[in-house]
Amino acid sequence: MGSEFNTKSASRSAATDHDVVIIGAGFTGLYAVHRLRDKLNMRVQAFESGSGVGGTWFWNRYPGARCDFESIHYSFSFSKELQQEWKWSERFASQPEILEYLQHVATRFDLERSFQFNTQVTAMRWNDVNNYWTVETDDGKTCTARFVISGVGNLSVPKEQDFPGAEVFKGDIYNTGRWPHTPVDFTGKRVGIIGTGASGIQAIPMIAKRAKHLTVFQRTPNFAAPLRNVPMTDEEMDDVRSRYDELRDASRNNFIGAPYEPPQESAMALSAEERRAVYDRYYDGGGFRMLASTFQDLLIDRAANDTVADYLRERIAERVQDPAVAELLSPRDHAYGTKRPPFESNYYEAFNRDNVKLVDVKKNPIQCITEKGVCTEDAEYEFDVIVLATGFDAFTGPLLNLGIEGRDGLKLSERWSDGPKTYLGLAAHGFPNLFMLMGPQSAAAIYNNPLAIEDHVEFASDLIEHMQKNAFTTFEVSANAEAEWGAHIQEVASHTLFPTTQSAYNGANIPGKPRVLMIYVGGAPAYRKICADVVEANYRGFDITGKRRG
Ligand code: N01
Repeated sequence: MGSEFNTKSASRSAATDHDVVIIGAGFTGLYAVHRLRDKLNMRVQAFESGSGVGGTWFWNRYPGARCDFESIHYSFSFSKELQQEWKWSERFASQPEILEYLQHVATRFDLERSFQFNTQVTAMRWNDVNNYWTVETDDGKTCTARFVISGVGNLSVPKEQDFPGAEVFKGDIYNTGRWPHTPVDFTGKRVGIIGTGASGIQAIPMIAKRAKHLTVFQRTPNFAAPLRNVPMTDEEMDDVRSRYDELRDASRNNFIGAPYEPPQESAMALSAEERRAVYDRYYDGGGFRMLASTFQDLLIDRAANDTVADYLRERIAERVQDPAVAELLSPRDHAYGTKRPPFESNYYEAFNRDNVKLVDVKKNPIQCITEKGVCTEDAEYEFDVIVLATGFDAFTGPLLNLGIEGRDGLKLSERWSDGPKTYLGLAAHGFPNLFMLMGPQSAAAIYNNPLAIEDHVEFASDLIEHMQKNAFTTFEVSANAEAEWGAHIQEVASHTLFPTTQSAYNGANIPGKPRVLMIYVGGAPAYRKICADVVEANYRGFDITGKRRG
């Protein structure tokens, strides 16, 4: 049985192969298939470039990869049965367990049959006459669909290699974002790792344990606080299961989408001792609490931020034996939290090991990769293995990779040549019937992703259902709504310290990328309210047009 968009009449001019094409088999694509196919009864075709489900958790298999929201919160809430039956073995699950969870979700809801795996979408063109998308894939085929839902995520296109010479290197080079499926054995090897973002910070202690020697090339130090991962007991899991509704409600009402204690108003309102007690408590508490439960003004007031930055630098100095190494690991260039904060397990202690060396490549930039290893301005380092933990072409890269052409042949790459333009980070003017879920300018960057994804998938499916019921064919966000949203996200950010930092949030990690803040920093509850108000106001900002013939 098909949906209302299904063409029963041969005379209908806008017949499409599918009602919806969904791109990606991560959290977003999986839930979108379930929602559109099984709840709205639509004809869905999904594509995934990998050979299986998992998205981020399919590709990022590097040692140490694990989530840094507790798994009981970093998981789907849409099915109570799923919540009740799944047991997490650790507080912060590792990549293999999250992948296993997503495979379980796919099997439980019979999602894989809607996916064509090993298939990359290479181009998408909007048909102005008949109001549908033509989608091309790298198997040389094309198909048509009324709607396209992108679930390609923010961090699925690794940053291109900056270093000439990789092809002559005699050893192996691995990128954390495209890790092999067979285990990489570092035992007895000389390893070099480039990058000390969240991925490098997770991988370094794990590689250090195995490698003969590990050289860490650091350009910019990061403020990392402890993750504090521990096993989950059966009693804890039972307790969580009995309170899941309450926990999910609390998550959705929290700034970053997890049920953490709310922060106090100001770091500056307390004495130094009182403040330190708060920092100690949440440093010991683990994960995002260090940012989310301490003080509201950390992301607003530089003086307040300096107090947490000083605290974190002190903790680094306590944990790293060599004061020169500790200083090199201590950030001094940005306010805490204005780059995505990483969380660590024995990261700083790794630098106390005899087999680990830290190299400052801000002072001596990497010049090239050679047959033997890595050349900086003043030395050549010899390796058997090089690990690139150099990050992603974040937010816009995955969407620009799809070769999207909208109304009147408008290329997304041209439209976004000076930065992304969207409405709510969900859709863009000139690109009708295309949902860019978790896209740039949404709250995705600092909102516990599975819940953020549920919000976005439900927004898209509710709008499509509304169109089905009213026999509309086409939605397009208005130019005004898009411009106002762009101005709003910059206005919200202007009251914070985010604009003071160069990072992947504003494209600064990719040479030549436009420097513009690409994230909404107002927090999950504010973002959810804005989206709910848009729906309440009959999808304000969305021009919904066209009556189906049939
Ligand atoms: O990437 P990054 P990532 N020469 O961009 C360095 C998520 N995530 O993969 O800062 C030398 O943060 C670069 O140096 P600099 C999370 O959202 C989540 O680590 O540009 N160095 C930096 O140190 C995160 O934000 C988890 O000076 C070069 C590093 O490479 C996002 O993924 C785990 C260089 C890149 O850091 C990205 O994190 C992992 C060069 N030419 C990731 N180019 C969880 O726990 C780049 N670098 C859920």
